[in-house]
Parts: sequence; structure tokens; C-alpha cells
Amino acid sequence: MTGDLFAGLARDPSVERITEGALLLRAFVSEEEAAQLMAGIETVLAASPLRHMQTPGGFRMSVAMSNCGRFGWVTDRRGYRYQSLDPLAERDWPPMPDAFMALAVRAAETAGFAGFDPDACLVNRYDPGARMSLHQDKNEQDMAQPIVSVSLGLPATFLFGGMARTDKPQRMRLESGDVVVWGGAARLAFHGIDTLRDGEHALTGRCRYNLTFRRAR
Ligand code: MD3
Ligand code: FE
Repeated sequence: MTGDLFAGLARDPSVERITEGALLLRAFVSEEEAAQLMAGIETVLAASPLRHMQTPGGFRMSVAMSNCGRFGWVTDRRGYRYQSLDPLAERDWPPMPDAFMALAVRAAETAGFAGFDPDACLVNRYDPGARMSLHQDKNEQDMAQPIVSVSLGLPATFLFGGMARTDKPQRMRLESGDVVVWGGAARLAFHGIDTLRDGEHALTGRCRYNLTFRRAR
């Protein structure tokens, strides 16, 4: 049986509470869904290519980014914000693929957020060496709306800080197919991703993708 051949590779789904308001859905994404998400990523990136944005302070982000949906998150010397125009493609962001929307809604519902209706999806690509320093996501209008994050490809060490930047962060491994729903008290927690280690993954090759679904407006 193929199930025996691959025993130890496929992971069983499980649910873990990270903290009040944050639910880690391990292996929530099926192999079939993962393939659909990758196809969606390719479609999105063909219209709005990955790019290394600049922070307001003038630093180049090591994570390459794009967006889909009605709004996209951007940063440049003028600040962090959501906007409907992709400044690189000089067009609106591409629509959210159906498979993206379906997964985000299913994950939010599983975590108790029925009726989640994201209007923005940030696509992050981490190549080996890329990282994201501790930050809060606070450019969204309604903090009662959760953020759904989906990890694909190489594993990463997620840094979960507390409510203050000075709280010592907890380290957690996020693997391909893991989904985290951040709502309630966890919505404004500090978080980041440690420097990505080199490796090879069957789904993505030498990188990690992270999709974050947000209600921007
Ligand atoms: C906790 N992305 O795009 S996902 C981001 O893996 C971002 O690319 C990371 O942080 C990544 O803003 C982490 C996990 C995550 C996403 C949003 C959160 C954790 C969060 C919002 C509030 C609290
Ligand atoms: Fe974030």
C-alpha cells in the first residue's frame, strides 16, 4: 500500500492552541489543496511578480512579496499601507484564486470565525537566508477580523513574541500545510520568522511560501 510506503512522510492533522485567540492547525492543507494553492501562486505571480519592497526606513526586505485580492499590502519610503494598485505592474492586484478563498474560509471557520471574508492576500516567498523581524500587523481596519496564515514548502522557525516587543519570543516550527488563525487577543501579538535554512522541498523547491489572508478594509 502506498500509505505504508509513505508512512512517516504524510502528517496527521492536529489542532494546537498557541495562546488565547491563536490556533495552529497542523497539516490542515491536503496534498491536493497544496497543489491547487501552488497553481494559484503561479497565476498570481504571472500578473503581479514577486519583488523586494523597501521599508519606510529605506531597507530592502529579504522576503519577496506580492498580493492578490482587492487590496495588497505594500511598503516603500512613504510607509506601510494597503492599496488596490500594484505599483510594479501598474494595475490592480490579480483576483484571489478560488482555492485560496476556500481554504481561508474553511480555516477561519474551524477556528470559530464564521463568515471570514478576506479582501487581501499577501504572498511571501522566503529564499534561504530570508527572515522577517518581530512586528505587529496593524495596518488593517478591523482588528476583530482574524488573519489566516498558510505555510507551504520549506519549514521555518516562527517567532511568537508576546504583546510587548521586549517579551522573549517562543520559537515554533511551521511546516508545509500548517495553517494558523490569529484572532482575538493574539491579533496584535509581535511575531516574526527566523532566518530560513537552506533545503529542498518537493512542493516548492528551495523556498518557503506563506500566504496571509486579511480583511484590510
Ligand atoms: C500573529 N508573515 O506577512 S505568518 C506577515 O510566515 C507575517 O510570512 C509571517 O508575519 C510569514 O505579516 C508569519 C504568521 C502570522 C501572520 C499574521 C499574524 C502571525 C501573526 C498576525 C497577528 C499575530
Ligand atoms: Fe505579520
